[in-house]
Amino acid sequence: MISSDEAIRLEDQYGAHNYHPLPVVLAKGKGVHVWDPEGNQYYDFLSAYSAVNQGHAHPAINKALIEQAETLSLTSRAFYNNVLGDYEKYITEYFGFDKVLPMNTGAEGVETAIKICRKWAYEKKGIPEEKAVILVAENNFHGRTTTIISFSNDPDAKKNFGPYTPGFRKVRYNDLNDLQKALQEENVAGFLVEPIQGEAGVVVPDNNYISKAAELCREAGVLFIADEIQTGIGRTGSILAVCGNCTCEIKCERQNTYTKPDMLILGKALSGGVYPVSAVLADKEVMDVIKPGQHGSTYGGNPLACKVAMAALNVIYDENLPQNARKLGMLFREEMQQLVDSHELFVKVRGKGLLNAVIINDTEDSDTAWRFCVALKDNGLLAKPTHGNIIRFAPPLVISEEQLLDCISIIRKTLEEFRK
Ligand code: IF1
Repeated sequence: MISSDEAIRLEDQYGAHNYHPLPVVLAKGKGVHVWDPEGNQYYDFLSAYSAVNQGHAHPAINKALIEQAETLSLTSRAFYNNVLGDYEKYITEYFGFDKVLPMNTGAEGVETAIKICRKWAYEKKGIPEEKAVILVAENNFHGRTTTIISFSNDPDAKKNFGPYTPGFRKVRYNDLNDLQKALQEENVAGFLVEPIQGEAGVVVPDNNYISKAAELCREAGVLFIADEIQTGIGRTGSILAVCGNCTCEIKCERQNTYTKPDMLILGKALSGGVYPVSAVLADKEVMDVIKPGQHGSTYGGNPLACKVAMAALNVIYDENLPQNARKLGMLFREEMQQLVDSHELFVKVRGKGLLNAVIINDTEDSDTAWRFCVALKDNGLLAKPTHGNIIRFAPPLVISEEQLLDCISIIRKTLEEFRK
């Protein structure tokens, strides 16, 4: 096995420099732990940006992967296969929609939802062709394709990738008046929004924002599109962040705090970090605008992805992971609040379930959060800043209370040792 130094040298020499990773090399993962080539163990507090909710190397997911890989991995959609229909039934019943369009990456899921929204606008709502407008939130993050970065306001994600795709309009996040005003404009087809803004720094909106936003969209005949690629699959303490504060029974009859989106976009933990799987779910009157030959993907809906996704969703249900995320998320925020109260370096903690962030007492362009994450790494915990002064803490949802308390003591110890 190559050493950490060798791995870093190789990536630096032969790889595009499209990331600036924390100086740690991962060689093995199991549950909430990862190890570097030298055998040092770390707690993973990023979970591959919430793709590994079920923990690294989950036996049930790997079993599904290996068995299907030895049977039939890819057929393309030129032919039927004996797994896709079973998966489509499973996932649509799991989340309560009529239909699913299977894709691979999160960005592909978002692009698919944008295409369906526009087609629905022209063919069902009667908006003049090429005139559809989709509302998006300021400081959104929905992926890295050219259309998606066209409506980003992050200069790093956007600059010098033009010309940009038209047909998008920003509204202030968590501002119902701003949304209401925009909904009165002409040709509005949809509102694409993260129920909690991840990359923006785990920005949790007011309790009623999502439900009221969906209501305003319904009144205006505009599709409400929830991007739950990062917040979904148990991460925020219920199976979906749009479930609000309902006590999660997952395949429930959707209690009164649930806001059903017109389109739900899933990715990341849909496959437990084992294989790229994304999905767009909608009811018939929306999904049926897509006719044969109008959208597709070589790998979308392949048998391997379907088996992995069913196993990954089973684990969320069988191991009560949303409930664990809710319980341990509250414990984490309480403990972090004590550190906020006692150390000037920690300004604020915010989040929901096990999607949390701590605001560091320095400017956005400072390297303090980065240096704190390097110090955490030296103490055995891996986390990474989102924007300059915000550290995201998102362990796998399988973490135990004992492990969480151990991580909290690592954060406390690092804080006590840290010199700004
Ligand atoms: C990176 C973070 C960023 C997402 C939401 C769609 C996608 C993502 C809400 C696209 C992806 C990843 C991408 C990765 C870092 C990470 C991320 F917020 F999760 F931390 F960038 F903002 N919608 N998020 O969060 O899904 O195509 O990546 O499968 O690009 O650096 P994808």
